[in-house]
Amino acid sequence: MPEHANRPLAKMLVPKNHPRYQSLKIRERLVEGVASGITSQVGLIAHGRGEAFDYLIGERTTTSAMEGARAAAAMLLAAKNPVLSVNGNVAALVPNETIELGRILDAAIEINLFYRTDERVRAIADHLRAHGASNLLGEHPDPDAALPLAHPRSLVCRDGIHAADVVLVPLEDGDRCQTLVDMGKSVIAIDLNPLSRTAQSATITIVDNVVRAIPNMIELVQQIRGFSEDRLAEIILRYDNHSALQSAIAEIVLRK
Ligand code: PTJ
Repeated sequence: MPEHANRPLAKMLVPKNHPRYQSLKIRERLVEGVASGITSQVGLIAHGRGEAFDYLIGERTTTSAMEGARAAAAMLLAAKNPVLSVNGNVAALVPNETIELGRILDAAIEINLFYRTDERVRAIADHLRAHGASNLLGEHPDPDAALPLAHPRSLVCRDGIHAADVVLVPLEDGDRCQTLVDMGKSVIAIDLNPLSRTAQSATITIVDNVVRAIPNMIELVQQIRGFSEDRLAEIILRYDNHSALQSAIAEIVLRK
């Protein structure tokens, strides 16, 4: 058996000219996330589902995804109290980018997990702090409010997700998204599956990989941050999630 076959996957050298180089590097980041206690093992399965959709999308930001990202940037800039929710996959894939987006929006970052343990929350918080985060919510004994959900995603911060008018939920399962919408909040989802409950129930769904969507949002926020309130409102009003999702499906099927 070749020597490298016994090395952990995360340590294998993927040649840069490998046709699936980027995709394999993303997988490695998640495997490392599991090894360091940030990402849940189930997060790998969730990633596999996302990866399959990304393959069908063509691993690119489609026109509809860019329109969603622009509307999301406008909504976050217009928000009074925006909060970025972070889970184990997001922390492993886009720590720097999430922190940068929070910084330029002056938005809080709240750790909110489905497979919640204090240990994982601490590992994610330490990981984000090591990447420069300073405004983190969600660590013990923080969660001091609850959403009407029968699982640990219900644990939120009164001054964070509970009070937010706009919540970014990158990579998520559906019931929290619907609950937040029912509470009157605007929810921006990033989800590669345009058919998921999250995608269908969010106010704005960006059908794109978080590794592309968050950097795009950073750029868009910087582009439109000087716009007047009316101009931001116009961008938000012009956006329609139902037709954006229809376009996303057409872009997958027709590879437009
Ligand atoms: O860290 P935790 O404990 O909060 O757990 C997080 C996971 C992701 C495990 C949990 O939220 C989960 O099980 O999610 P689901 O129900 O599998 O949904 C994940 C959704 O994200 C699916 O619709 C995937 O298509 C999508 N997805 C996966 N990877 C990406 C993605 N969307 C955007 N970018 C990705 N990289």
